[in-house]
Amino acid sequence: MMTLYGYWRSSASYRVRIALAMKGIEVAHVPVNLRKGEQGEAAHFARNAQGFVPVLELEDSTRLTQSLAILDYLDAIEAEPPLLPGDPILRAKILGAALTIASDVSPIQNLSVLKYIRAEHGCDDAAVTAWCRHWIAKGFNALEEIAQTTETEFLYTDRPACFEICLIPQVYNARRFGVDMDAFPRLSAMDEACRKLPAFIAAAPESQADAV
Ligand SMILES: N[C@@H](CCC(=O)N[C@@H](CS)C(=O)NCC(=O)O)C(=O)O
Repeated sequence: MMTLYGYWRSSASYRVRIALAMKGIEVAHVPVNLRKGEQGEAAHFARNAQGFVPVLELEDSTRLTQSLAILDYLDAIEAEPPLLPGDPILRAKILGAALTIASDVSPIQNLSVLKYIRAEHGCDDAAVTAWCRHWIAKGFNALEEIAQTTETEFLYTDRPACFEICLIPQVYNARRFGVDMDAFPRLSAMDEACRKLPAFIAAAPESQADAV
Protein backbone atom coordinates (compact mmCIF):
# COMPACT_ATOMS: atom_id res chain seq x y z
CA MET A 1 0.00 0.00 0.00
CA MET A 2 1.15 3.55 -0.69
CA THR A 3 1.57 6.05 2.16
CA LEU A 4 0.41 9.65 2.12
CA TYR A 5 2.28 12.01 4.42
CA GLY A 6 -0.07 14.94 4.91
CA TYR A 7 -1.86 17.21 7.32
CA TRP A 8 -5.60 17.47 7.81
CA ARG A 9 -5.74 21.22 7.12
CA SER A 10 -3.18 21.32 4.34
CA SER A 11 -4.91 22.27 1.10
CA ALA A 12 -2.29 20.52 -1.02
CA SER A 13 -2.78 17.30 1.00
CA TYR A 14 -6.56 17.75 0.67
CA ARG A 15 -6.18 17.82 -3.14
CA VAL A 16 -4.38 14.49 -3.13
CA ARG A 17 -6.89 12.96 -0.72
CA ILE A 18 -9.76 13.95 -3.05
CA ALA A 19 -8.02 12.43 -6.08
CA LEU A 20 -7.24 9.19 -4.21
CA ALA A 21 -10.85 8.92 -3.03
CA MET A 22 -12.25 9.66 -6.50
CA LYS A 23 -10.12 6.88 -7.94
CA GLY A 24 -10.83 4.50 -5.07
CA ILE A 25 -7.14 4.10 -4.19
CA GLU A 26 -6.54 3.27 -0.54
CA VAL A 27 -3.39 4.54 1.13
CA ALA A 28 -1.97 4.62 4.63
CA HIS A 29 -2.17 8.12 6.09
CA VAL A 30 0.73 9.43 8.17
CA PRO A 31 0.13 12.88 9.68
CA VAL A 32 2.90 15.48 9.68
CA ASN A 33 1.76 18.07 12.20
CA LEU A 34 2.48 21.45 10.61
CA ARG A 35 1.39 23.36 13.72
CA LYS A 36 3.98 21.49 15.78
CA GLY A 37 6.64 22.07 13.10
CA GLU A 38 7.10 18.41 12.21
CA GLN A 39 7.65 19.43 8.57
CA GLY A 40 10.94 20.98 9.72
CA GLU A 41 12.28 17.79 11.28
CA ALA A 42 15.05 15.82 9.60
CA ALA A 43 12.75 12.82 9.10
CA HIS A 44 10.42 14.90 6.96
CA PHE A 45 13.16 16.73 5.06
CA ALA A 46 14.39 13.26 4.05
CA ARG A 47 10.98 12.74 2.43
CA ASN A 48 10.70 16.18 0.86
CA ALA A 49 13.68 18.52 0.55
CA GLN A 50 11.26 21.49 0.58
CA GLY A 51 9.82 20.45 3.94
CA PHE A 52 6.27 20.48 2.57
CA VAL A 53 3.37 18.08 2.61
CA PRO A 54 2.01 16.15 0.79
CA VAL A 55 4.44 13.36 0.03
CA LEU A 56 3.17 10.17 -1.57
CA GLU A 57 5.43 7.23 -0.84
CA LEU A 58 5.03 4.33 -3.24
CA GLU A 59 5.33 0.66 -2.29
CA ASP A 60 8.93 0.57 -3.55
CA SER A 61 9.72 3.63 -1.32
CA THR A 62 9.84 6.09 -4.23
CA ARG A 63 8.63 9.43 -2.91
CA LEU A 64 6.54 11.84 -4.97
CA THR A 65 6.07 15.49 -4.03
CA GLN A 66 4.01 18.40 -5.43
CA SER A 67 0.29 17.76 -5.35
CA LEU A 68 -0.34 18.37 -9.06
CA ALA A 69 2.49 16.01 -10.00
CA ILE A 70 0.96 13.42 -7.65
CA LEU A 71 -2.44 13.92 -9.32
CA ASP A 72 -0.77 13.38 -12.69
CA TYR A 73 0.80 10.16 -11.38
CA LEU A 74 -2.55 8.93 -10.03
CA ASP A 75 -4.17 9.63 -13.42
CA ALA A 76 -1.41 7.59 -15.06
CA ILE A 77 -1.86 4.54 -12.80
CA GLU A 78 -5.65 4.66 -12.56
CA ALA A 79 -7.38 6.20 -15.55
CA GLU A 80 -10.92 6.38 -14.13
CA PRO A 81 -12.29 8.88 -13.47
CA PRO A 82 -9.89 11.09 -15.45
CA LEU A 83 -8.75 14.22 -13.63
CA LEU A 84 -7.80 15.84 -16.92
CA PRO A 85 -9.47 15.17 -20.29
CA GLY A 86 -7.68 13.99 -23.44
CA ASP A 87 -8.74 16.97 -25.55
CA PRO A 88 -5.60 19.18 -25.61
CA ILE A 89 -7.37 22.54 -25.42
CA LEU A 90 -9.80 21.54 -22.66
CA ARG A 91 -6.93 19.93 -20.79
CA ALA A 92 -4.84 23.10 -20.97
CA LYS A 93 -7.79 25.23 -19.85
CA ILE A 94 -8.56 23.02 -16.82
CA LEU A 95 -4.89 22.80 -15.89
CA GLY A 96 -4.54 26.58 -16.29
CA ALA A 97 -7.44 27.20 -13.90
CA ALA A 98 -6.09 24.61 -11.44
CA LEU A 99 -2.67 26.30 -11.55
CA THR A 100 -4.27 29.68 -10.87
CA ILE A 101 -5.05 28.22 -7.45
CA ALA A 102 -2.12 25.86 -6.93
CA SER A 103 0.62 28.19 -8.21
CA ASP A 104 -0.69 31.72 -7.82
CA VAL A 105 -3.08 31.76 -4.84
CA SER A 106 -2.30 28.92 -2.46
CA PRO A 107 1.50 29.41 -2.02
CA ILE A 108 1.02 32.97 -0.77
CA GLN A 109 -0.89 31.64 2.26
CA ASN A 110 1.57 28.92 3.10
CA LEU A 111 2.29 28.63 6.82
CA SER A 112 5.97 29.46 6.23
CA VAL A 113 5.04 32.58 4.20
CA LEU A 114 2.63 33.77 6.90
CA LYS A 115 5.26 33.14 9.60
CA TYR A 116 7.76 35.13 7.54
CA ILE A 117 5.53 38.20 7.07
CA ARG A 118 4.77 38.12 10.80
CA ALA A 119 8.40 37.81 11.86
CA GLU A 120 10.14 39.94 9.23
CA HIS A 121 7.49 42.51 8.33
CA GLY A 122 5.68 42.98 11.63
CA CYS A 123 2.30 41.76 10.40
CA ASP A 124 -0.22 41.09 13.17
CA ASP A 125 -3.26 38.79 12.97
CA ALA A 126 -5.38 41.44 11.22
CA ALA A 127 -2.69 42.15 8.61
CA VAL A 128 -2.16 38.44 7.95
CA THR A 129 -5.91 37.91 7.51
CA ALA A 130 -6.15 40.92 5.17
CA TRP A 131 -3.20 39.56 3.16
CA CYS A 132 -4.82 36.15 2.75
CA ARG A 133 -8.23 37.59 1.86
CA HIS A 134 -6.69 39.90 -0.74
CA TRP A 135 -4.81 37.17 -2.63
CA ILE A 136 -7.63 34.64 -2.45
CA ALA A 137 -10.19 37.18 -3.71
CA LYS A 138 -7.86 38.26 -6.54
CA GLY A 139 -7.56 34.69 -7.79
CA PHE A 140 -11.24 33.93 -7.26
CA ASN A 141 -12.28 37.08 -9.16
CA ALA A 142 -10.44 35.82 -12.23
CA LEU A 143 -11.82 32.29 -11.89
CA GLU A 144 -15.39 33.53 -11.30
CA GLU A 145 -15.10 35.62 -14.48
CA ILE A 146 -14.16 32.49 -16.44
CA ALA A 147 -16.86 30.44 -14.71
CA GLN A 148 -19.52 32.98 -15.71
CA THR A 149 -18.73 32.20 -19.37
CA THR A 150 -19.10 28.40 -19.17
CA GLU A 151 -22.33 26.44 -19.11
CA THR A 152 -21.16 23.17 -17.59
CA GLU A 153 -21.98 22.34 -13.96
CA PHE A 154 -18.32 22.51 -13.02
CA LEU A 155 -15.78 24.85 -14.60
CA TYR A 156 -15.41 23.10 -17.96
CA THR A 157 -16.95 19.70 -17.28
CA ASP A 158 -20.05 18.04 -15.93
CA ARG A 159 -18.13 16.16 -13.28
CA PRO A 160 -15.37 17.36 -10.99
CA ALA A 161 -11.90 17.39 -12.50
CA CYS A 162 -8.44 18.67 -11.58
CA PHE A 163 -9.74 22.24 -11.22
CA GLU A 164 -12.41 21.39 -8.65
CA ILE A 165 -9.85 19.27 -6.75
CA CYS A 166 -7.86 22.49 -6.30
CA LEU A 167 -10.89 24.76 -5.83
CA ILE A 168 -12.62 23.03 -2.92
CA PRO A 169 -9.59 23.07 -0.55
CA GLN A 170 -9.01 26.72 -1.48
CA VAL A 171 -12.65 27.59 -0.68
CA TYR A 172 -12.16 25.84 2.67
CA ASN A 173 -9.23 28.19 3.33
CA ALA A 174 -11.17 31.18 2.03
CA ARG A 175 -13.87 30.52 4.62
CA ARG A 176 -11.26 30.21 7.37
CA PHE A 177 -9.95 33.66 6.45
CA GLY A 178 -13.44 35.16 6.19
CA VAL A 179 -13.54 35.72 2.41
CA ASP A 180 -17.09 36.66 1.35
CA MET A 181 -17.97 33.73 -0.93
CA ASP A 182 -21.25 35.43 -1.98
CA ALA A 183 -19.08 37.44 -4.36
CA PHE A 184 -18.33 34.21 -6.26
CA PRO A 185 -21.68 32.53 -7.01
CA ARG A 186 -20.48 30.06 -9.64
CA LEU A 187 -17.47 28.97 -7.56
CA SER A 188 -19.74 28.63 -4.51
CA ALA A 189 -22.18 26.45 -6.46
CA MET A 190 -19.32 24.17 -7.55
CA ASP A 191 -18.10 23.98 -3.97
CA GLU A 192 -21.56 23.09 -2.67
CA ALA A 193 -22.06 20.39 -5.33
CA CYS A 194 -18.62 18.83 -4.79
CA ARG A 195 -18.91 18.76 -1.01
CA LYS A 196 -21.96 16.47 -1.34
CA LEU A 197 -19.95 13.82 -3.20
CA PRO A 198 -18.54 10.83 -1.25
CA ALA A 199 -14.92 11.38 -2.38
CA PHE A 200 -14.97 14.99 -1.25
CA ILE A 201 -16.64 14.07 2.05
CA ALA A 202 -14.01 11.41 2.75
CA ALA A 203 -11.18 13.81 1.89
CA ALA A 204 -12.49 16.78 3.89
CA PRO A 205 -10.30 18.10 6.72
CA GLU A 206 -12.95 17.29 9.33
CA SER A 207 -13.04 13.64 8.19
CA GLN A 208 -9.33 13.10 8.92
CA ALA A 209 -8.14 11.13 11.93
CA ASP A 210 -5.59 13.85 12.84
CA ALA A 211 -8.19 16.67 12.77
CA VAL A 212 -8.33 18.60 16.03
N1 LIG B 1 3.24 23.30 -4.39
C1 LIG B 1 3.16 22.36 -3.30
C2 LIG B 1 2.79 23.10 -2.06
C3 LIG B 1 2.88 22.27 -0.83
C4 LIG B 1 2.60 23.13 0.38
O1 LIG B 1 2.67 24.35 0.33
N2 LIG B 1 2.29 22.48 1.50
C5 LIG B 1 2.02 23.22 2.70
C6 LIG B 1 0.70 22.78 3.29
S1 LIG B 1 -0.65 23.13 2.18
C7 LIG B 1 3.11 22.96 3.69
O2 LIG B 1 3.64 21.87 3.79
N3 LIG B 1 3.46 24.00 4.47
C8 LIG B 1 4.41 23.87 5.49
C9 LIG B 1 5.10 25.17 5.78
O3 LIG B 1 4.80 26.17 5.12
O4 LIG B 1 5.96 25.15 6.66
C10 LIG B 1 2.13 21.27 -3.62
O5 LIG B 1 1.21 21.55 -4.39
O6 LIG B 1 2.27 20.15 -3.11
